[in-house]
Amino acid sequence: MQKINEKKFNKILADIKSVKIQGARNIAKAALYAYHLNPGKSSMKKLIKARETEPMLVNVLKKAKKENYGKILKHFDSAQAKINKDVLKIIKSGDIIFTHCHSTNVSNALIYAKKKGKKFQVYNTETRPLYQGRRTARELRKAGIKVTMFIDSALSVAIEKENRKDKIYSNKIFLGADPLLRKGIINKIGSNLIAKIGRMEKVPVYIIADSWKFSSKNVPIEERKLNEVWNKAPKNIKIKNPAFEFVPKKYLTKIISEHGILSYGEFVGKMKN
Ligand code: RUB
Repeated sequence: MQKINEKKFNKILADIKSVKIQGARNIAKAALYAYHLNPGKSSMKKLIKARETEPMLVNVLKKAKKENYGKILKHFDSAQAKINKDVLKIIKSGDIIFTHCHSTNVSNALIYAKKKGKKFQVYNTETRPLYQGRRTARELRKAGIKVTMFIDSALSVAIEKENRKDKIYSNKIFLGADPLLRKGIINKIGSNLIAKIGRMEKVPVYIIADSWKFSSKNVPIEERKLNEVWNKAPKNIKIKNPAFEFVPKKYLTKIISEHGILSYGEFVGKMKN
């Protein structure tokens, strides 16, 4: 039995490291399960090290030391259910919602809104180099939501009014989040530019995220393998592959978490209490 659990633990650990399991919520949930299979100090260390820049993973594992597995697990769905209800309130018929990368909190809320009869469509980006946007597109399409995919560098075409001759441009931006920090959030690379354009074009930017992603400490930006960008690149070319970036709160219209629809400042105030 112990051997089977160890094997499962190692598989989850490897899948978190290789980004096969991706997104803050999925990583935290998988790590919680792995820890439940194989609890102890060494497991905790290995799991945290697998994605040190994900506060939800760290927060969940810290809880796992003291609290019951089933109780912690319930939080994921109960928080999502509250988020879904609030996202439903802000989606209007005819909306074109722009999103980036793959966020379970965002996808679930959109799928819920579709099930509740809202008529909207989604614009999304491929999200190079790992193409998590394809996962989003597949999931939403399967739920019957119309999806239009753009290459990453076309994001302003998808958002800016003056770029679209057909007058079809996004009127809301939904982004997920990895760390929720005091002064803003960190999310997939590209999120800062998207939020900046949203602000310039008066397209509201909503962060859709579980509050367990909050961290009162600063979190470094994760840099990923360079061969994701260019495999076997010539030796004298320098490559950068920051996987995430900071988005200051001044670009964020609201954050929708299980604590409701709040301004970012109000949300941080709640987290401090
Ligand atoms: C995923 C990403 C997501 C957040 C939130 O990046 O940036 O927006 O993790 O996701 P990667 P969720 O694919 O590199 O992990 O809502 O699923 O927690």
